[in-house]
Amino acid sequence: MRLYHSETTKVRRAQTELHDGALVPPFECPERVDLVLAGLEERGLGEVCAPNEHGLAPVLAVHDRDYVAFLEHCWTEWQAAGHAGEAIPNIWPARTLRGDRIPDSVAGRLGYYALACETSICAGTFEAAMASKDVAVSAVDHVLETGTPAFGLCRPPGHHAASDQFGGYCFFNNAAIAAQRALDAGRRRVAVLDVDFHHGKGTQQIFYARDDVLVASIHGDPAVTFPYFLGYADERGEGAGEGCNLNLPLPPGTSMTRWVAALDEALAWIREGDCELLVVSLGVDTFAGDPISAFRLESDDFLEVGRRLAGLGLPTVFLLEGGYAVEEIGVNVAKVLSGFERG
Ligand code: SP5
Ligand code: ZN
Repeated sequence: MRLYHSETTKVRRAQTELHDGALVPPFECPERVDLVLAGLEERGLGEVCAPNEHGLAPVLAVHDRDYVAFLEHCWTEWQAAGHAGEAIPNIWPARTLRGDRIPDSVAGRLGYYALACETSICAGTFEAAMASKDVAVSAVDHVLETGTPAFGLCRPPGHHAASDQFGGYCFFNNAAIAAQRALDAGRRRVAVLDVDFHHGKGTQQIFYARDDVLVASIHGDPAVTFPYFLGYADERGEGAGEGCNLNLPLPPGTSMTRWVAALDEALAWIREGDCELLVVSLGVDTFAGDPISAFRLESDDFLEVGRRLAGLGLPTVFLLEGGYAVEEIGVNVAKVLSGFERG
């Protein structure tokens, strides 16, 4: 399988994440990239290629222009305003406040464009997000050109990023960018299947009113799990997108037997949808040892995940989402990909 990776994805090295009431070193750290590379190498999964540079056009195909400009300049503006630490929002246009005013000061805009506050902005954030997007675009381009599968080692991840919001460790929605890229290359309909532990809220929002991208997500029940405010089973799409969104929330503690039944349901639903490409938002934070998640998949279960995905028979691009702080992240990603290759 063709693999894409860029060293530039590691230039974001945030120091702080608000977690359990304390500022801790972020779970979404650059070391994840090396762990995944090691896992891929160990299994001899294929050639690792550097991505091409694709500029801002694929980002602007799914994200708001002012949001992108905000991300580009936030860190410089934050420092110029005299703030000492990393850029972390502390107020949002929440219910009872106005959502139609974009403040002038960077602290206000930070709140306007944030959906959560665990994700600080620091030096290198924009550059890493750009590199992550280049990895995703190069991977999907490979699949579009050859019909053979590819994996993009995207970091930072993307699936929480909405058209104009960052958070949940995500800035640009790599999966949405890849799906849109396929449509722009002439594909009629594309499926995004999100198997990260967390609901792919940004991907859902971006395509919610459209029927050219089907979005399915299997995730921790938002009633008790981040992101809490989206990802419920009754969200089925709206307008032209009615029926084009599928959420399969599962309780904390879910292990493979129940999880894979949800996977089969999602795959059957995608099969009905007559799609020409599959984008897999590949989070491996469903692993029992993940430090911030609550499902109980074991390492060998990831082989079976790959096999079942292969059963769809679609040209497929895998893009990395979550999976944290444990060495198994590399092994688990590699197992999904080798399970897929063996079919
Ligand atoms: C891409 C991705 O996986 N993003 C995840 C973002 C999660 N952000 C906040 C998680 C809060 C977790 N709190 C769990 C406490 C467990 N002791
Ligand atoms: Zn996740």
